[in-house]
Amino acid sequence: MNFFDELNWRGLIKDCTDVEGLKERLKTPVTCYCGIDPTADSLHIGHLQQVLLLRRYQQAGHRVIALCGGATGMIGDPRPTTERSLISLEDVAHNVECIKKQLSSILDFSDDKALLLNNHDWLGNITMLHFLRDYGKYFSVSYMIAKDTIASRLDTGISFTEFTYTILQAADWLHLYQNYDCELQIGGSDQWGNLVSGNDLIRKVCGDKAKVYGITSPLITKSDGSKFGKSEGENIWLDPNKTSPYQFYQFIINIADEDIINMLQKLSFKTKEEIEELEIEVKERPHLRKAQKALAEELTLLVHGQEALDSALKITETLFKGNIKDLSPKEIKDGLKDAKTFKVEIGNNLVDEMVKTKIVSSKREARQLISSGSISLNGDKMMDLNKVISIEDSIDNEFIILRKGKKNYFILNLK
Ligand code: 485
Repeated sequence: MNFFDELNWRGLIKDCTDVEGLKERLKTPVTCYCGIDPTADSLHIGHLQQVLLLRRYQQAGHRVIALCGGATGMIGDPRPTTERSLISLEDVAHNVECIKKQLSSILDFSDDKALLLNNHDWLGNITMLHFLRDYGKYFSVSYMIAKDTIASRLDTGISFTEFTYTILQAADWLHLYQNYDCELQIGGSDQWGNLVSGNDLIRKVCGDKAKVYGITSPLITKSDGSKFGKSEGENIWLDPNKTSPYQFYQFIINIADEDIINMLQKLSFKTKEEIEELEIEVKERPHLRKAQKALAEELTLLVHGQEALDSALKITETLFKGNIKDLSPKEIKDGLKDAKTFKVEIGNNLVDEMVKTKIVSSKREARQLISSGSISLNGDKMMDLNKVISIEDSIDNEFIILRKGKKNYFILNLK
């Protein structure tokens, strides 16, 4: 299977400016770029598909450019619905640095196999008059308002600022084409209009002989139609301080059976054969979650490294078995981030506190659970019906982990 066919099999191709031409062009090394705007101080899992796609190009022998939009991030790519708020210049600069760091750990920058560029380095120097003369002149207003992203905003409103965005992205590609021989731009399907703008600008400025290719991939969606990449409304970030490696791992482990093969095709570097084997596993032994585990391990390792993966695996297994004593206080907090947390008083009776916090519905239930050994504190079975909460029960003088049954964890805060 050649590289293009592999991308197709993986479901990574949506639209392309010239399918046959690109298939041919990919037979020899090409320079390919993808841009990301620094709208936050971290990439999220939605960006990962394109960054991994750059990695695929790289592994297939092509040179890749990861572009950080230090300039375009000051303007904002129009969203289909509403105008964006401007980000302060300090935040843009800070976000660029954070994103650059993340990119440099996912792509291989040795021997110039990848370049990391910031479009502020060239767009930042263009004066307004030159912008209007050198770029604006190539874009007719009717051409621009026919673009999906702009058309969808004509009724609700779009500022001149966001209206010009597509010209900036086109100017980027022209710059990269002229200075880095960059013939290919990739992006998610929402980038199609911008890719076409660049393709058209390069043709107009450099003549019909200039040949570049734009290709988009479908945004990942779940089989139930909901957005992929969010957990309870929260983004899944690549920054371990925003989404811990354990949460990242859990997010992938919890992908539904209906979705996991599609995700493996798009996000994993496993071969077609390996993925097909996992597909059989999902069909025949879904309870083992082999496919989910395979993707969770691969991506956690790639994004967070071996140590973080080990810790995520350890937390997962330990919470499953219930030996929370084997975890550090940090790992416990991390693993139980979503557990219900209550404040309890030292000196109070545990049964009373369990009723008050609604961990159980009655004193009778609490006593029954305790007598049958179904309650544990910090991993130790607790069978004292008259247990009084004391500071000695706590971890770090801060909290007690109460487990009810096999899987229900609660955090009892003493402070
Ligand atoms: O020259 C360029 C300058 C900026 C950009 C691209 C080329 C960024 C682009 N306009 C954009 O907004 N990208 C999104 C972002 O930065 O968050 C997302 C896309 C998504 C995928 C991802 O970036 O919405 O489809 O391309 C990498």
